[in-house]
Amino acid sequence: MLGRMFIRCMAIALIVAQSSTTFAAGSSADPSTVTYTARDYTFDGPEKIAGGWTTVTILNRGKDLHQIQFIKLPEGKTARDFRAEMAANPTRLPRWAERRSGPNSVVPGEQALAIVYLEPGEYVLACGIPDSHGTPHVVHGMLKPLHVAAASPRPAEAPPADQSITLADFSFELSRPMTAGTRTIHVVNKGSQAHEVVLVKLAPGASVENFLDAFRPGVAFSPAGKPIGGLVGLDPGREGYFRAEFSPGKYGLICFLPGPTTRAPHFVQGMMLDFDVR
Ligand SMILES: [Cu+2]
Repeated sequence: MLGRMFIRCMAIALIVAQSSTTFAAGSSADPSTVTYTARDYTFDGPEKIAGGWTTVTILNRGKDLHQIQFIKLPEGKTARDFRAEMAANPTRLPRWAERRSGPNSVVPGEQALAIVYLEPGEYVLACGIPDSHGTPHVVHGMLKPLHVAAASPRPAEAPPADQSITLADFSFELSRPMTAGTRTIHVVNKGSQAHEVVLVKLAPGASVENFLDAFRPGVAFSPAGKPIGGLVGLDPGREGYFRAEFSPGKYGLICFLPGPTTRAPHFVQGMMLDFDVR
């Protein structure tokens, strides 16, 4: 039962082929911009970057859904410790793991972009999406150690945002109606638990509930919609940004993160939102 809940909480199903998002991934010469390529089951990309506001793109070149969760390791913990704890108990992050967001789930062939604040220190990149057996990709090796150095002398500033989303226990609040176009969205976690934003483009006539009903771990197609990014788990009191392209139609926001004791995904407690883009 707990395993099944966890599967629902980390997984997402997918979708209906559509054109790729077209926002610019940024110049590779800019130290505050970084791209990781996700495959089944690896991340290719830099192992050392500068701290501060960082624009992170995930290119999904695998056959399954993938995401990047930046996890800050506290003093005294290593990527090896993280790997060992995940292997011993794949159904939850180590208690000491600090969620620092990242670009959320995107379907094969597409990309997602987040702007995250990274303090200097040791991190791991991890993918929490489960395979068809419910085992998160991180346990299959989708885990990359990352060293974040001091910020460059001219660090990037937080980007201007078009819109904001406030995360609470257990809700999403949009600051204003969403309009079509490429949008940069500021996300603030005012809850007492970590939360995430899974952004879903819904099929015509479908709702978030339809999407969740149709969703199966490890299956990359759902008739009711597809994940197009958003922001991965963010600890309480923290903020981040993501960028996505919106066209007129129906969209949804979902939080799959589990409650610390119940292990039930937050959407069960109402943390999901249907909205229209005009
Ligand atoms: Cu949540």
